[in-house]
Amino acid sequence: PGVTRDWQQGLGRIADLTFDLVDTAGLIGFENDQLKDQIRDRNTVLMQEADVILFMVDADSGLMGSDHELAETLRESAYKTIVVANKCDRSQAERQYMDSYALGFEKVIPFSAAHGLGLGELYDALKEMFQAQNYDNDDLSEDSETATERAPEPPLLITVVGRPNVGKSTFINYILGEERLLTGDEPGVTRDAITVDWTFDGRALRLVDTAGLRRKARIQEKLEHISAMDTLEAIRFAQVVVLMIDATHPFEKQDLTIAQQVLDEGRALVIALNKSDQVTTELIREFLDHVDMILPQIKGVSCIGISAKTGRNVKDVMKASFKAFKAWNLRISTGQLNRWLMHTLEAHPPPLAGRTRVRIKYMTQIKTRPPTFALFVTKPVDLPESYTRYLANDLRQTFNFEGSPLRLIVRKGKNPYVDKDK
Ligand SMILES: Nc1nc2c(ncn2[C@@H]2O[C@H](COP(=O)(O)OP(=O)(O)OP(=O)(O)O)[C@@H](O)[C@H]2O)c(=O)[nH]1
Ligand SMILES: [Mg+2]
Repeated sequence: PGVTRDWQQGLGRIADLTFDLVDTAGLIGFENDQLKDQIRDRNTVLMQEADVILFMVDADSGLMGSDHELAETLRESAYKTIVVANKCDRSQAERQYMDSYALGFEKVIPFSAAHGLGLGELYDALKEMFQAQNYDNDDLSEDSETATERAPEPPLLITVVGRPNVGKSTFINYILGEERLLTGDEPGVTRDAITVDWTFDGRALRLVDTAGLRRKARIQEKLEHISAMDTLEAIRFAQVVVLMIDATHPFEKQDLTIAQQVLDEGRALVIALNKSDQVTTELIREFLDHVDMILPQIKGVSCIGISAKTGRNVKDVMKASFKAFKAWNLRISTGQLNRWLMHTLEAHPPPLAGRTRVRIKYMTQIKTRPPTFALFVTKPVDLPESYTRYLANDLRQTFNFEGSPLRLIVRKGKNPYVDKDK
């Protein structure tokens, strides 16, 4: 028990019924009162706001004290509660599900989530309740039509990552202005990547909170491994990643590993140095001055000292995210690029390879997200990484690509239109 912690919302559908479906945390299995209180408060609000409550019990193991407690708190919401007696695929459960009537609710449905049994009955029960509450699914589809007419711009996907306990969830809660996500003193509070839609400065956002990433060697439990994979998936899905670092323990090896993962996935990056209320401003300034040295792969990335708790500079992180997103999407014309290339090569020619010098003839941007460039060279010799990094950094500064990784692909061939190697 106790796997789900933060509540999660998704779109539910059974046949022609569509509805918003919310998964909540059960109230047992928490060693920690701070978390338990947050979950209980949140669940109370969610149950009040719901049109229908699906009260799931385990028919296989039978009713427990906590089921009776919850039934008591749901007494006033009985008119909108359906008891779902789960695990009825087990023979024991089939006999026992009738016991669930003891909770005192009118509607009890034998169910098996694993085998999809009972969906038909659930459908009937939901339909009846929706009708009783005057919900007409046709109305809903009309709404969505007007929504598509307006064709809103797709939301900007921002994923917040970092080591456990650095303040990721607190940061998102501050932006939302409510305690949407669970936070806590001990590491490992967030378990699943949680997505929240929001607008900031008139812009649609999709913010993703993630489970803190620990060093691989220290990840022992299966649950923790699943959480880590979920976080990596969220990085892949992101457009901009906010890497949160704890200013009281800044730039640990794991912070750099995560930054590298973000860049390897080609996502735009913003660094937030959190808990700055706990250290001196001198210390913060010193870290900000050194960030280019610590992360030479991506010179010029925004690094902002913030406090998720007090809200200090939180807005600046959002602004930097918009800027990084712009850089990530930026396209430079081939003419401009090659003028820049000639200058840059003159100022600092490529190194010798054996007796000859590699000559870079031409370059062009082949894609965005992240910006990717093809460099055409005469000799089939690889350019040293230090040199491509020099080019990338100059390119980044000149054309405002700050905050985005850049990819340079070296291709052999005199003329891009006659690529002999292919
Ligand atoms: N002083 C101070 N404390 C903070 C700040 N931001 C977060 N905290 C505290 O740090 C602790 C961890 O915050 P969370 O937001 O739960 O951290 P998290 O990164 O989501 O942690 P996991 O979900 O475990 O990965 C909580 O006790 C917060 O109150 C801050 O700016 N200043
Ligand atoms: Mg968290």
